[in-house]
Amino acid sequence: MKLNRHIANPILEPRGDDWESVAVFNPAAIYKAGKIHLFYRAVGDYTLYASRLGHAIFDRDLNLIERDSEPWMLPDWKMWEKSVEDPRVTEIEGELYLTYVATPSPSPPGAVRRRLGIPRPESAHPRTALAKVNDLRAFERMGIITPYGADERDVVLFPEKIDGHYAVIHRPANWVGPEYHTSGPAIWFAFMENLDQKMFHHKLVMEAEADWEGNKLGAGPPPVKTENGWLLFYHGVDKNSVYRAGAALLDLNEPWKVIARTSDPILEPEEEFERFGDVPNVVFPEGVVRIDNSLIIFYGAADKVCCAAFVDVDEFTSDLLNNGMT
Ligand code: BMA
Repeated sequence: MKLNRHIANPILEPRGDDWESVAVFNPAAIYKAGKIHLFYRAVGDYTLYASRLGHAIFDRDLNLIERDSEPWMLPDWKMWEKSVEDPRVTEIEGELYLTYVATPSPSPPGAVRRRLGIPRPESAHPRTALAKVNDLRAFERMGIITPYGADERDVVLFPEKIDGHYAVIHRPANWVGPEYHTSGPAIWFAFMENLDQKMFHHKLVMEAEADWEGNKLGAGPPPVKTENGWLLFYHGVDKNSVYRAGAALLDLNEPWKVIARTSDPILEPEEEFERFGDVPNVVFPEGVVRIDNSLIIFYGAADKVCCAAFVDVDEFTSDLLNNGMT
């Protein structure tokens, strides 16, 4: 049970000498009117290491058709967003919503700091915010949706309401300890009454089990509805900070219940562009589109470039049911 890499990888690389000259990675993806839109994290310098979001359009065979010359989203300093990172896009009732990490204190990743001798900065924890996307060209900010005090990246919305409520998967990295019933950062489920409000009724979904996800794990792209359950691709990090991808099937009506999950990674850093970059040994899935029976999964590699991989959805979910762990 592995993802198949696209032959054109990497499908997007840094360019120019400005806002996207250092790295372009971790893309959200949506398929609309025969075209795939990617919204990706773009970095233009190692001094601030503040990300903007860029926008590129591909055809269904992953040929690049268009790439915006200006950033699609800039951080809003007035709102304590110094960097906007790791977007994920979900369509709910015909509208597009994008979650993104709003980082109050961006800094180059540890690997870059060690390489360039940059000291560790003071840091405030990241939160995750939501924006409504209008006609793929513009967006409206809806505010922070993660609980106050929670260290939150890896937040994805379900494309449908569950039990009459909006629903979300999140990963509060500091909700650890006996009071949270988890000994490490875990994947949680929560409801939302309205999309511009905070989450409620948090339920623990998945803790790390295997060594390859032993340090932490977090959702990848928004869950994909299949006959057999919600298919959730996720990343796992081991004690050496290697990022790999796994997948889980969650119950359709009670998505906090795991039906099956992969025991082994379905994608791991092997190619040169996955092993070497600003952060070595990272594959980080964040986008997925379904075209006919195929799922195309978009991932960032080594915090440097964007890549794609694919699977047949029926084969993959039945393999997961038959060979995965529960
Ligand atoms: C996470 C995020 C991602 C990044 C990953 C690997 O914490 O910062 O954007 O791809 O680490 O460095």
